[in-house]
Amino acid sequence: MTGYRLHYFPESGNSYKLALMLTLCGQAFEPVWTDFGGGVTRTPEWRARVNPMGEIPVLEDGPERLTQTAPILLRLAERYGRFGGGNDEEKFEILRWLFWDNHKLTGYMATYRYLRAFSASPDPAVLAFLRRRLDDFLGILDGHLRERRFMVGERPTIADVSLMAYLSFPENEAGYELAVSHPAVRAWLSRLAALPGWQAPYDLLPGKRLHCNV
Ligand SMILES: N[C@@H](CCC(=O)N[C@@H](CS)C(=O)NCC(=O)O)C(=O)O
Repeated sequence: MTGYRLHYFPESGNSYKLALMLTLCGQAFEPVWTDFGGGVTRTPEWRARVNPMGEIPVLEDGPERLTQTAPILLRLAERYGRFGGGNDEEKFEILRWLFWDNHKLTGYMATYRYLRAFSASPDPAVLAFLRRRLDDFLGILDGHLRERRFMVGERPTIADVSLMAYLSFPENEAGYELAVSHPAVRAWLSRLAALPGWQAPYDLLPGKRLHCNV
């Protein structure tokens, strides 16, 4: 299968999930830089033409235009026979963590990091609320990884790809020093970064960046 086009912006951890999965599966994609900071994804034109949900990333898969990283990761895992579950129990666990990631870790981390690093004057009370939630979620993740090498089973899966994405950006952006605060998470990130073909977010997602305030 060829013809992937990924609509992204460099700071988007959700975009990184798909860019990394394609890369780990040995698949090329055409990067389509999108002016998220300039508000393009809020325009009726973009929503009509690219994604009615108003979100990045969008993956063009030949003639199809796909959104929502979780089902896209599942499709890619199935297509390439990589990073999927080995049995029904593992498949269930992968889904469980994908839902948790979308709702909790990525949901809160994406908002927190964007406000903290890339917004002009974030409300300190909002930042404090999000940070408290993230402390809890990162603690849950760290506890899970203290006894395991990967999120599900003995091998890396799309659950790892999804959960690691926002934690793989430079640490100053979210302001967590994971080696100190969540050492099992930090060790897991290092194991994943050692996978053949792994690349860091800003290497996989090039182009004009948002101004970073931290
Ligand atoms: N659940 C979606 C989340 C996508 C998402 O929230 N993307 C962010 C950028 S990384 C976005 O476009 N946010 C726009 C908004 O929330 O208005 C996915 O997995 O693709």
